[in-house]
Amino acid sequence: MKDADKSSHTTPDARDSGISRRGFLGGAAVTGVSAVTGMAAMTGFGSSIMSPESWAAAAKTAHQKASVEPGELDEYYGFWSGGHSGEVRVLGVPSMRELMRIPVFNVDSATGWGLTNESKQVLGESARFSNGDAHHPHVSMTDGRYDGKYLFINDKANTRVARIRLDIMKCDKITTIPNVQAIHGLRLQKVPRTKYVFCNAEFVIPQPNDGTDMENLENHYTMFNAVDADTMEVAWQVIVDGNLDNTDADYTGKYVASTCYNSEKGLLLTDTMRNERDWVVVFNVPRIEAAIQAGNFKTIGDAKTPVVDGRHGSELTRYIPVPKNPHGLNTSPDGKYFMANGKLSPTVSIIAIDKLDDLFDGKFKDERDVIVGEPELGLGPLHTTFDGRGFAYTTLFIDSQVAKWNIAEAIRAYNGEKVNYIKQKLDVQYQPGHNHASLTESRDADGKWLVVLCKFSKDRFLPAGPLHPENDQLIDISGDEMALVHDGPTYAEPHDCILVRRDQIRPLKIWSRDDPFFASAVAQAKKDGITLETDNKVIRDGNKVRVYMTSVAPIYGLTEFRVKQGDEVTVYITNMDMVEDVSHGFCMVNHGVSMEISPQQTSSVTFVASEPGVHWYYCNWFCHALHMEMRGRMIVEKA
Ligand code: K7E
Ligand code: CUA
Ligand code: CA
Repeated sequence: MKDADKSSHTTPDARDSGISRRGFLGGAAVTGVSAVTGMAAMTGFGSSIMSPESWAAAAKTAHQKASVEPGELDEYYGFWSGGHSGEVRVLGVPSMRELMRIPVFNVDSATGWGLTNESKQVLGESARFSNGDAHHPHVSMTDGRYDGKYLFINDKANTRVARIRLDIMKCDKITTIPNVQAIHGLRLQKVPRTKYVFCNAEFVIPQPNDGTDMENLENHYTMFNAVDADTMEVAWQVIVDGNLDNTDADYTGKYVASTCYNSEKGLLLTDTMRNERDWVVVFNVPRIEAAIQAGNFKTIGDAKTPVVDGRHGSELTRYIPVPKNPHGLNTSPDGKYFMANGKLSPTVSIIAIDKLDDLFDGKFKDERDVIVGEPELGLGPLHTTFDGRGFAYTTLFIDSQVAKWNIAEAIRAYNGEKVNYIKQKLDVQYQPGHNHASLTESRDADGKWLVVLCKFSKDRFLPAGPLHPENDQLIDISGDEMALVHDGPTYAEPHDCILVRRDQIRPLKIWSRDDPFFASAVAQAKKDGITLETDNKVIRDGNKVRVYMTSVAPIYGLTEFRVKQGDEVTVYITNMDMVEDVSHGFCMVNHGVSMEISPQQTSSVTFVASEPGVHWYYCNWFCHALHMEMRGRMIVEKA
């Protein structure tokens, strides 16, 4: 897959120069050489329409705009999915500086995520998993604008959805979606507010999946899911034909659309490419709610979630045929269109949302009558983002480019007018998946910055072994021409990100003592007659020992405590420092125990004191000149 980047330069009219010549990617081309190696043979057009001189000039001014001097603050928060690292990362944009990591579906030694009782409580029964695969981070909305309250993210690996509180930047709820496998696409209801988290289960499985019937494909299906954003309980599930990939919601609160690449319900790769067309399935949220209200649902197995049938013929859904194996689904910020990205077709299908009422009322003969444009953009369109000025930006995976195009002109071209809707193609390095413009998923899309998440970095950075980082590129889209300003290596694997104005996020600087995050510890202390803020005490309860201590830099409230071999020990630490940024840690040597305790926070961790002897514990977050001296001893008496 080398040389994919060496696409030739300037073509004055991208439409004449090759897209139609190459047309659809045949199934054989993709399976035979793989989408990645295939692209090497398929370069030969593209690149920017700009002259090299104007490109260089644009890049220079863009660079100045992107520069954030030491001590200066960024204009945007960016939330990045950490892919199969399972975490979420917080970046400042445009500096692309990493500000924080939020462990979610992984185990994190620095904060103790997956180790502390507080995090295990959030992880629930899925705490037994220490892996995850996060793709789609999305910030909660009120009236189509980011409200900065929560961020939601999927876990494809273990079929979960997580919620992160953006005031403390910690995950506070994780829900496993029942009856399905592999949550992939995830978007939020935008209007009137984020009441639902919509998410797609990608893989088709037998129903019920209990081993009774694993051969009869008739009984295999997957479901579209709505999670209640307030309670994080699954509100309802909709059975669909085919499978489900990506999804997005509209600006009326009524419709949600998802792409399906496997209308064939194929088990093998070649099967999934048999049909010339797959589809976009549109869900009618009020009709689904009404069906459930009327009791027209079933439940599956032990799960109490209401399940409705949205397969062909249902009044709850409509299936709109689009070219084969579509991928990304994006709503334009003016609320007018759903866009389905072609992947194996060089097109993006533009669906008019204001035609969907008529579609559901049976007023069209052909479901494709709601498609008002289908521009040809290049090879491998995966995701589209918007600048709020009428332009769309589509990643072309195989061409290694971003195509900037005019939506209104693409619609006119579909109606037969001769108009060149493609404005620019910019080479990116290399093979982009998602791209995301600032505030693009809200009414406030401001068309300033575009982040392109490239799957391959190849030669862009110092080599660091066979495993390469990805490359997240920052592009200035505020002018007429896109200009690349920054390469950012990232670790596995930010599929997607979201850019939010900094005033839309309001993080706390120190914890509030009544934060629900550690309410269980507070409740346990109360039962034990302990005042967490002042008491340093050991409570024995059979072979369970609860050790309560405070921490104030640079000392723990207890520099020694005594237990018996075999005791189950829970250490509760309350950080009484009031000073911003003075976090303490607690690490019990040789016990696999470590955690963060930030100012005014209480954290707890449970372990078994299995080895008699003296065991040192120490503070592992640098807090004071005498941080090394912040330590103590657990004395374990022989049983
Ligand atoms: Cu295209 Cu999981 Cu959003 Cu990756 S998905 S690219
Ligand atoms: Cu307390 Cu380091
Ligand atoms: Ca297909």
